[in-house]
Amino acid sequence: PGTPPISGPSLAALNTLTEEEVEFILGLPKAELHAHLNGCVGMEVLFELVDELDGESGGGPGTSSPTTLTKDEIRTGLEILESFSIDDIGEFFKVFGVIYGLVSTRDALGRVTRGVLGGFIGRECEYLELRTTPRRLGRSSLEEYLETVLDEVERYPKEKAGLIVSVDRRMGVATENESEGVITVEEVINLAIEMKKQGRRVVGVDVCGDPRSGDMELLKPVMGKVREVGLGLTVHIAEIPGSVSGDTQNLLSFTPDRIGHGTFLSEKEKEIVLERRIPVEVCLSSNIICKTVPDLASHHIRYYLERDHPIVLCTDDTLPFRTSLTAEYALLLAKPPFGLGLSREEVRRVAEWSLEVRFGGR
Ligand code: 6MZ
Repeated sequence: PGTPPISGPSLAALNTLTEEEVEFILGLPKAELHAHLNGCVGMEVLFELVDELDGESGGGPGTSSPTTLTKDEIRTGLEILESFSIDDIGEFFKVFGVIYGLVSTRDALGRVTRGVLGGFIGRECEYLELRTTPRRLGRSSLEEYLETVLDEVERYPKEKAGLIVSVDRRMGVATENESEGVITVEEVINLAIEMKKQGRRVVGVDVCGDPRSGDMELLKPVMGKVREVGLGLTVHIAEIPGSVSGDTQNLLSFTPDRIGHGTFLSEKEKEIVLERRIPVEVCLSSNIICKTVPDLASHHIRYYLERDHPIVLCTDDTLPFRTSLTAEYALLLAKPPFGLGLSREEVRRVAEWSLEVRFGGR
């Protein structure tokens, strides 16, 4: 329960493994460090939430539900999610409209968070560093959003779960924008810092969202604060080719502790990553399904593995990418063309890195 059905490239890899090889993967101590909460929600809980929407018109105008979609529109959206295929990464971000329409109350948020934590911890990994972007649910504040998620995270000991607060590249920055409804990066960063100071289980900050949007130059003044309070910093970087001029350099100038994806880093930028030994969060199925990488054989994971540079294997969004952490590890162990054909020792090393480079949990 709470775990989305697996299909696609990672299932194909998993299906080539013997039972004993799957046991080997399951038995490896490991951490999941790059999983977006609303991208990892189980399908069953989403269907439960559809059924609970007011009346047949779902959350349409005039009902108490905040979504503007009808029940039928939401059901169709969920069916599409189950066999999701896209031609361009830009289309990917639209899938969250349906999920946000359903995860739209504190109660729903608490339930999905519990499901996601329970799906990973103790089943697929020892330790989960879950990330999420705070948003306003009805009249609730951003703080209440994070409190709801943290209440669930903190049911586990710190050795098992921590929270990374995501800022979305599309968020505003300047405080004069702070009119009704606009969420600013500064507001979110300050909140993450404040909650860490209060002793809540915030372990880091992430920069995510549609890579075609936003100006990372604007984030410079606020990023310093994150480091001062000892929060970890991870950034989605070079997810698409030819990103906005200076974007990658700006993100690297924040001296992140880890980077996400890094698919289109230039040779020079890769050298910086190697020199500073910045661990790379790698999401194989995500990259293949979003078509930012044509196939496994040409994935940049090879570049880092050949140089014994730390990488962390992660799922990104188990729901749209129809994967699990075990299935992602199957992509390492399975023989080509289904997987990368790594040795057990190499797979074990990858699992060890995941625990070594976590922000919290020690
Ligand atoms: C960039 C991504 C992402 O935060 O609402 N997100 N950002 N690249 C990706 N990989 C292709 N996958 C997910 O979880 C969903 C949000 O995470 C970000 C998007 O901003 C998405 O709206 P939360 O829990």
